[in-house]
Amino acid sequence: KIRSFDLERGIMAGELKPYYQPVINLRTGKLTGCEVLIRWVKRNGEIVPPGAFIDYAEVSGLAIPMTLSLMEQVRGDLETLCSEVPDFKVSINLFEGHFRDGSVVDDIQSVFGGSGISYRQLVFEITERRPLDDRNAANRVMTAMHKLGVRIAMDDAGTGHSNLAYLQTLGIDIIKIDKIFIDMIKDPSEPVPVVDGLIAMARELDIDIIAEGVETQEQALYLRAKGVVNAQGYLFARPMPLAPFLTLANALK
Ligand code: G
Ligand code: G
Ligand code: MN
Ligand code: NA
Repeated sequence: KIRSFDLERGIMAGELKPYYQPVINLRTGKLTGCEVLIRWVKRNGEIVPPGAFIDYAEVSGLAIPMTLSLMEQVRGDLETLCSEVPDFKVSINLFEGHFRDGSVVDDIQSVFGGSGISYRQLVFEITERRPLDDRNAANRVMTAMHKLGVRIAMDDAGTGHSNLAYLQTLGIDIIKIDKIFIDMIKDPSEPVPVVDGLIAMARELDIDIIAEGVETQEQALYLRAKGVVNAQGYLFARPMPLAPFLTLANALK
């Protein structure tokens, strides 16, 4: 079992590391960016997935320090790549509490302001699985983030309570179509109305799309035919540590 002290020590010791999953352009096969996914890399080499500690981080008040540490590492890791490839996008998952209390705006500025990663290269993901109770507060934070020039993605889109019209009111720039929908695509010539509907509505509302959890060539072909440009998933690459990620990024850029 994870104890508060262990996680806090792990954060201080730099054991909570960013892994990077490539986001691919389905038309060109080039790398358009990445999603940052946290891993706890213990001194004994054990790698603990986020499912084991993320809820715990949230209730123990460690979510924000953990995210800050992650953002600082991302800045150091990706500054060179981001200044060499101005279109490269970096997507970071936020905790609802960090977003809700508004401190995320100051944190983004203090970590990325004046760095080699410009605000327009940053995307912050909030999950539809956790409702944003206070919509006025959410709107204020979104407005402040947009003022900086960062964009906001709704993760797990379609799985939660909010409809797409609400996402537009909120100012969501990107939806990440959840794997449960991508899994419904079996054959490129067999329509999947739920997926088509999400794509059509996003387009109608001028919201960008990233498809998640793409595991087969058939799914990639289907999505490409529907005009979806950006995708991530095991078909292309798993989340990986910095060194192999940079090797891949340099090969695909
Ligand atoms: O990385 P993995 O595929 O195991 O992620 C499992 C879950 O943990 C996903 O829901 C993902 O959004 C979440 N997650 C991974 N990294 C982070 C992170 O840095 N911050 C937050 N808030 N959630 C994360
Ligand atoms: O909730 P969020 O979308 O942030 O989390 C993404 C999760 O999905 C991470 O745990 C990541 O490791 C995982 N993931 C990414 N691509 C794939 C995929 O193609 N298949 C599966 N099964 N999981 C994936
Ligand atoms: Mn995500
Ligand atoms: Na998701």
